[in-house]
Amino acid sequence: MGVVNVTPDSFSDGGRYLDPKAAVARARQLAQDGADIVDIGGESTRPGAAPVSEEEELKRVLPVLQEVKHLPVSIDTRRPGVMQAVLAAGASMINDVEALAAPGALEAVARSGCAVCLMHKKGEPATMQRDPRYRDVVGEVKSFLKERVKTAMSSGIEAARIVVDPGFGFGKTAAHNLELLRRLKEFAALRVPLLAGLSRKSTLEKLTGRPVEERLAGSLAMALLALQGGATILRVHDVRETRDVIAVWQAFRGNL
Ligand code: HH2
Repeated sequence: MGVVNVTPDSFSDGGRYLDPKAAVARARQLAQDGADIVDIGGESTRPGAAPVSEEEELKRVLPVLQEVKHLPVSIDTRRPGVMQAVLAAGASMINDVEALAAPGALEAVARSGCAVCLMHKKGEPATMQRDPRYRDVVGEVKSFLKERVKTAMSSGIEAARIVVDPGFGFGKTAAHNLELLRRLKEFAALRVPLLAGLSRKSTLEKLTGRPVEERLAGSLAMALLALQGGATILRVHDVRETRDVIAVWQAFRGNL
């Protein structure tokens, strides 16, 4: 899954793809580089980000979606109004960092035939990194996702349409993220595909000391660890390079 942020303030590519033409070109490039899904977002959810209005979010994502809807497009949103509009405009997947918690979100997804990513986060983007605490991060994230899968299914969203994501960096310290990564295999118990988003995230700054534009090597190491832990969808900014990691992983596993 390749990332296109149509925002002025995303942590790694903010401002680069705010112009719809640049965002469309980026989406096409990611697909050419080997992305199976292009994830388009109109609101930054990085720690400390300010929320945007529904109108503004739609103004950012719709023109881009119109141009690339022949590709499998996921829209990164937590607003039911945005979900409805983008599904009507041809989006194939909703990627919701709030796991369809907003009133009307479950219904918007259930009514369509789209896929959905249910992600865990603790707290709100504005404050979630202040002092996140867990007694057992893996246990808490897992039982949250288990409950959201159950709720989604009882709202009419079939299991075959659902993927889950532990939400690396969303109300989690570097130690929490590493614990999740070490025990990622335990999420197989949820019996739906696992998505992991570790690309360029600030845990890599903690581990390597590198600024965001120098985190490719760290991101690729994280991608390999996520594959080893059973992730089958990697949400990344550097698709071409991550494809190579996947090729090596698959060969190692004997699929050559
Ligand atoms: N991470 C980000 C945004 N959306 N969605 C899922 N499912 N999983 C993630 O880990 C995830 C996500 C944050 O990264 P990015 O989109 O690059 O930045 P920003 O939120 O600042 O736009």
